[in-house]
Amino acid sequence: MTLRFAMLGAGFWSAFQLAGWHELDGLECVAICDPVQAKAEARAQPFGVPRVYTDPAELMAQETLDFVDVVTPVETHRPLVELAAGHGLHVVCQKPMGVDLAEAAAMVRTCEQAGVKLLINENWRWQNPLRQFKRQLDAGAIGQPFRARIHYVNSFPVFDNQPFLKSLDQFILTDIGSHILDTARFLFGEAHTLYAQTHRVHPDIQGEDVATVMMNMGDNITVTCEMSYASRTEIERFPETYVYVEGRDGFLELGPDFWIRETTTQGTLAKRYPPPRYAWADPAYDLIHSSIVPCQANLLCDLQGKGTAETTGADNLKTCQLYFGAYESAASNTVLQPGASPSA
Ligand code: 89V
Repeated sequence: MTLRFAMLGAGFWSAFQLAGWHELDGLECVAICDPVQAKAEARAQPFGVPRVYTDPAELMAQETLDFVDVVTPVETHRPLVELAAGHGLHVVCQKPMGVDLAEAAAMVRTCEQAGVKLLINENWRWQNPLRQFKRQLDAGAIGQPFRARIHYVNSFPVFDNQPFLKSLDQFILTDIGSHILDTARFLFGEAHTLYAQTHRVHPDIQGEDVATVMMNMGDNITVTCEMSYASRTEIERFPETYVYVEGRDGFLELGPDFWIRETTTQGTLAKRYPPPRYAWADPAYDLIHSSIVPCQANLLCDLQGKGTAETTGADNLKTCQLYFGAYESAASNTVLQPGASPSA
């Protein structure tokens, strides 16, 4: 059975997500919606999408759909999810899920009550080198991990392609922190405690562009996540994430240029795990754009009833607790217990 879907939003990411869906069998995009008709038409035309709309309510009233893919600014997520759930449609939604934790929790509840799936298009953990890193970590050659560092620190001019990021009151923790803290959960398990600090270094932006989050996670692992768009370093290679893990029996590292190095008493094993290349991917974003394909394949399996996606709305709520918790921790200079939050 072919699933019919509509894409809501025709901005920067929609082109790559649409191309990602086109890599998969068993689904068809039948309409695109954007408040700017010309943008919707420009997105639909190269993909042969037959109809465009400027009003999502009209689209949902007119079209026969199985799900919608919400690729719009964060403040529109909740109303669009409620609209789709009201039409009995499953929803794939962009990160960050909502503008705050209460809103994200409400979106999960709305979909549960309507009996529709809410899945989050959280692609970072699907990057090829990170999947391999997780396999090696779980294989256990370095023994039980006790400390880890996730490093996403660069001076990439991220505002050039996504100018709206400049005006966000909450910037790096919602934009990249949502990915990095989700990756921390993927690698090390749930957070028991969290402490964060933030800085705004770029003078012409609204929110923070530097954040450090320290957590106790999983089986007593100290995890520090360093994020910055304001740091020029020798090893920076946007959009790579570096991960360093100390275990009782060795050290596992995901370093620059997709190299994984595993050091034990036997010595160091090094192998490179580059991402696959897709002709439609922007070369500067190749690593992330290629991760869209396995991420959306995982979401599609769930939509087809073949299993539960890794990043359901309910699962992603735990990631939301971390980045919204990080703002709270930084503002109050206190250590939080993320799972204990009453609003989720
Ligand atoms: O993946 C993202 O959320 C993007 C970028 C990597 C540029 O931050 O906004």
